[in-house]
Amino acid sequence: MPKHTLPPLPYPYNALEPHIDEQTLHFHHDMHHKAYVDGLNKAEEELAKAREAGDFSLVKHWSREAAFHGSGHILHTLFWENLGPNGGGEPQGALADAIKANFGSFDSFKAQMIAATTQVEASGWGVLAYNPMFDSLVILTAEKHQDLTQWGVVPLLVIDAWEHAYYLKYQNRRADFVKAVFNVINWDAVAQRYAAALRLKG
Ligand code: MN3
Repeated sequence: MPKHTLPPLPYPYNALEPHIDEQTLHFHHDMHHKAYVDGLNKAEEELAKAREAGDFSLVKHWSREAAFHGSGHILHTLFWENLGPNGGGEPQGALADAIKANFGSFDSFKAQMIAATTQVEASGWGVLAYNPMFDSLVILTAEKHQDLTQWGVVPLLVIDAWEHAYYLKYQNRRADFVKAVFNVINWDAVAQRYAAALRLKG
């Protein structure tokens, strides 16, 4: 099984200043995200060993580890891709139309996304997702990113609300951080993801 690797940050570490500071991005990408990649590789290695040995006595543990680290790796990869130095503003085209159709307006969507992400208890994420089964956009939250998923959704935009994502700069002001994230969202990337997700429509 090929090993997972930490994708490079798709822009310089200071590219999101002043909204997301350079030091936080170094810690967050180079250490936190890398730990998920390493943890996922470890879990998959241990599961492969278990299959070879026919010994699944620890399969629950390693399955949980694969879910925890795998979700962390996926969500962080999306998070970096969701952001960019020339972000902000509002989406255009089909994504803008879908946001209006599902949430009433961009401002209503933004208000719900900020509130939902801000109110995640403890560590977790706010997620804008496309559900191909319903052909609709949905705002979800994940208090623990390995739990509480809605099966079949395609994440389009995710926002990290773990304290490590903002604490150095924003301390306990998570709402200020979440609002600032909206100044650096790469809506073109989100729109491309939406276009790809639409092709999954059953
Ligand atoms: Mn994080």
